[in-house]
Amino acid sequence: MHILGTAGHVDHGKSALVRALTGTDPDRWREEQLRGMTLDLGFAHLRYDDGVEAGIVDVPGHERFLHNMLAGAAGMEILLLVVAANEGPRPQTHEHLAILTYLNVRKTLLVLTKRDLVDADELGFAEELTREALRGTVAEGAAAYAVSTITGEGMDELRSAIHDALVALPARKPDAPAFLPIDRVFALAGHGTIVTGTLMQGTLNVGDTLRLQPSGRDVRVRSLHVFGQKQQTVHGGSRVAANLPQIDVREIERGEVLASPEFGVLRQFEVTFEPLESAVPLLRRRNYVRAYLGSAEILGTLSFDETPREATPVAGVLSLRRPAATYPGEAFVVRRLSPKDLLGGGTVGAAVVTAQADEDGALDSEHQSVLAVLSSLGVASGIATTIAARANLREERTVTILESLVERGLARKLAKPVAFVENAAADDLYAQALSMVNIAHREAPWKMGLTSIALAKALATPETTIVRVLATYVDEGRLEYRNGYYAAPGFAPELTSEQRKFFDSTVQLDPQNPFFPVAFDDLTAALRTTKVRGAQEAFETLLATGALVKVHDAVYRGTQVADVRARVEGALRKEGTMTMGRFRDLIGTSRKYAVPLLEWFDAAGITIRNGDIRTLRAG
Ligand SMILES: Nc1nc2c(ncn2[C@@H]2O[C@H](COP(=O)(O)OP(=O)(O)OP(=O)(O)O)[C@@H](O)[C@H]2O)c(=O)[nH]1
Ligand SMILES: [Mg+2]
Repeated sequence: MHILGTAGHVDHGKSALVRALTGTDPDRWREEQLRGMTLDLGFAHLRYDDGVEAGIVDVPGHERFLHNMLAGAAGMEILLLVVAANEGPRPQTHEHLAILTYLNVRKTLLVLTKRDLVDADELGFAEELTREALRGTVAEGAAAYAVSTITGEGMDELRSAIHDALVALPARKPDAPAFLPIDRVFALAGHGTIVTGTLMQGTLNVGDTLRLQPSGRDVRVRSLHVFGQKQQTVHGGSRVAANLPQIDVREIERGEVLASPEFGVLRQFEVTFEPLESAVPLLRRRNYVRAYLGSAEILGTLSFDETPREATPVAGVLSLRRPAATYPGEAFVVRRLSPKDLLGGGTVGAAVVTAQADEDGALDSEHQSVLAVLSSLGVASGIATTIAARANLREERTVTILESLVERGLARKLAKPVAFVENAAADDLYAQALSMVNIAHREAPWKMGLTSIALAKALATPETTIVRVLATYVDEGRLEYRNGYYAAPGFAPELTSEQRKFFDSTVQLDPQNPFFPVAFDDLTAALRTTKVRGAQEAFETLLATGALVKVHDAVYRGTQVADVRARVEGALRKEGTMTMGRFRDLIGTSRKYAVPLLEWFDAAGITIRNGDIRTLRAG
């Protein structure tokens, strides 16, 4: 049997097409039916009168559910690339195509849906645009079928083209060891746990003993079903439901693999990686990534000897946070941690065997129990004493283990007071924080970023947790923290031209009195009445960056304050001391402004006050 998969932008008619082909609605969740949108993978069985059959995997088009699309993408051999004729290719058309180019698609049929909504010219135009999008992808030169699931137009031609494509595909390696990435787990009353997935290769028999990976547990297959039909034996390319009664449904999840015992698990392996053209500028020597292998999403790092500069295959090393069942030749895809841009994909090579990898692979039971305690704490860190008590270990030993977990990248050490947090949980928090920060940068580029209070609220996490955990990422240069705002590395706020005009005119310099400020109250009154978008936030940015300086109830430009400071320092160096009277003469300002200004210099650690006399602070 073979697997057909859909791909394409949200709402382009993928699920409607699957329903029209098979009679099965792949949107199996009530929420999906109510929203008219696919959220997770859907499955259907395609049958022809002559016995030819296929499994169909229907994916969600919405970018928010791309991780679900990825969980189903590896199994696809024939791709139905769905493009709505009334819209043409859209962002996820391109993204899905890019992903599938790295995986196992052998043949693509281009399906232009919603034929009933366009005339011949519009159809021709949509096809032309789509052909353009297919260039350089796995789908280049694919035959196109214009269909309507409403009128049925074009469906017979498509159905017969799929038939021919299925017949032409060679069987999947039946003699290879069985490998089934699990994409669904559920309990069936009276039977226990059922796992489903696409059998990527090999053969499964009732009664076989297989291994669940990465957990390493051996399980016996009690029964096998393919689309509701009981089977004794199933071959590669089938959608399989396997009954594993010995395992509790809570012990397995999507991403695990049911495989022959030949397959080991790896945490670090060589890869051949091909960057996506648009991702080349995003790549560094060491990249934090989400790796997609089979139906699993695993965080890790992808490293190269040198930063890749072009979109050609390059050797690299993929190191995963947790072990994965994989084998040389398996295709994978990686996305950036945050934002989750697709970076590229490739194939798995040999395991990297280093002392470190060996150690990582074999955490002893003490390490495992300490890690389990950390993991149970989530993003709330724990101090060594508490962790020791929970892990039932001596504190001294616990500290040693915690330090070694930190060294292996499995835990993070927080400062003041020293505490530990599971790295995976911390990374999740960081990824979420960074993506919120990036959204803020995009939506309001004049803002410095987000405060810890804003992040705490948005992520429903205590502010102290946010501050302590994110501090470690700030130390690593993966996040910036300035004046109370978190920002993406390298981000610099930029005012809109309207905002700049507003501040240029409200904080005006008086050529007669170059050191006079504007009144804070006047400025806030102007801010309250202005229609300039984001003016208040831009004001906060100007204060935070020092472009404007608030001194008591006055506001100066940063350049004014710098000039005053230069004069004060110059005079003090020459004269040694300074009175208030001398200061006023020096900068030609009134007493009203002079007193707070000098006090501000005292507070800023530039001058020292002794009675009515100022001197320069040493150093
Ligand atoms: N007129 C017309 N409407 C169609 C056709 N095919 C699908 N639609 C409509 O387009 C909308 C989206 O269809 P779906 O099949 O849910 O789209 P999808 O690609 O599965 O969407 P996601 O799974 O959320 O990405 C629905 O309202 C369908 O009724 C068609 O051939 N003609
Ligand atoms: Mg759908």
